[in-house]
Amino acid sequence: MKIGIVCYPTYGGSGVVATELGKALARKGHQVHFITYQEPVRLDSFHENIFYHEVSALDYPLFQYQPYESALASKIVDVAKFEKLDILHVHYAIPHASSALIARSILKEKGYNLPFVTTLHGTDITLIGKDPGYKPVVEYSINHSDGITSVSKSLKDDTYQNFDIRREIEVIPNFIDFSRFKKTDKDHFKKAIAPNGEKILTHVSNFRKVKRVEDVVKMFDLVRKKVPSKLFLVGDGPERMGTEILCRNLGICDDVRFLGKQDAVEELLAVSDLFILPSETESFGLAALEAMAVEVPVISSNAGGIPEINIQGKTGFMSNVGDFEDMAKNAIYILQDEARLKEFKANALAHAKTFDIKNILPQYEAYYTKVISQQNDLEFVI
Ligand code: GMT
Repeated sequence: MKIGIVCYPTYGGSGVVATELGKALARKGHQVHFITYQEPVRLDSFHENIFYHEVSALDYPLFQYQPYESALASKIVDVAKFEKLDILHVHYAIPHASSALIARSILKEKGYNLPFVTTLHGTDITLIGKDPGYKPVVEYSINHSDGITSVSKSLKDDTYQNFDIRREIEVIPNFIDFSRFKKTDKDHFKKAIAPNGEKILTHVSNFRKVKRVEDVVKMFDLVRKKVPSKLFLVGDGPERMGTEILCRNLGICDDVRFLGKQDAVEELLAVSDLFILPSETESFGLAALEAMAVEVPVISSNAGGIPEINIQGKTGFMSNVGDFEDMAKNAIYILQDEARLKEFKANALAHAKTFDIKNILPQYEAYYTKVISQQNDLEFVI
């Protein structure tokens, strides 16, 4: 198949999923065309089946905001016609689904059919998408997509709850590439960072408000009083300054490392004992799944789709959003007993294996085939 992929090229989870999916499709022999405003960060090596098309939204003194949605639609039209795409897959509804919709209409007028699949990732539904400033367009463009997928059952339910959706949504979860995310021996690094055998707790995110990074610090402050430990804070974003101030106020800076954005997250996970994800909303929690693949149990909130990956009392524990004291209690319970920690690590890996990309990729391929073959019927409905 010739597949176009539209996504955010930055560090966000939706861009990571889109890029890793594109790379895996290319390895399987499909031709993949990324259409984005910047080379996706995870598109880090050459492959003969991967092509990159840059969207440039022209600036003009009249514009307060560049009309990116129009520039993207125009680029999709151009790439689809020239490269003869069979299908377009857009990740994150805003504004990608509406750009795809305009492009499909333009192409249709020119006698070219381009079905498109919209994958809903999370905040495009639970936060931004349902805001009245975007909702009518998001709802319309989801309803007029040729195929719709969501990354968890919880997100599917949220979509039906928040929008008037008259179409079937297919759940295809996030996945793991085990050739990258696996436990490796980084003992020398662990000894340097935790010379007295301290446990290492890790949080990875974009430090947005929904991630509740301050809860990570508050729970860690309670854990370190019972179990000697260190905290890795990986990533960057708007909440970072406030988090640093909290660490200073608590007097725990010596035990907390702000590591910023890191490409080789798997190496940090390889020395970690627990992964912390106290999010307010989380449609899936790819960062937690990546940790589990590297044998790291998860202490998390029970928001959104997290219960679909973190199994209570097996791969980790979940608490209500904001209950950092319960999260600390659960972390101490796991960390204080070596045999128990080992068991949780094994369980985390075993459950992560069910999300192996080898199991998930065929689901996307089958879905594309179904959408392409149903295209004529759907056009009739629309
Ligand atoms: O919140 C992020 O980390 C970024 C966000 C995105 O859309 O870029 O991630 C969402 O998509 C990921 C991949 O499908 C999911 O694993 C995350 O749970 C989801 N984030 C939220 O729902 C807050």
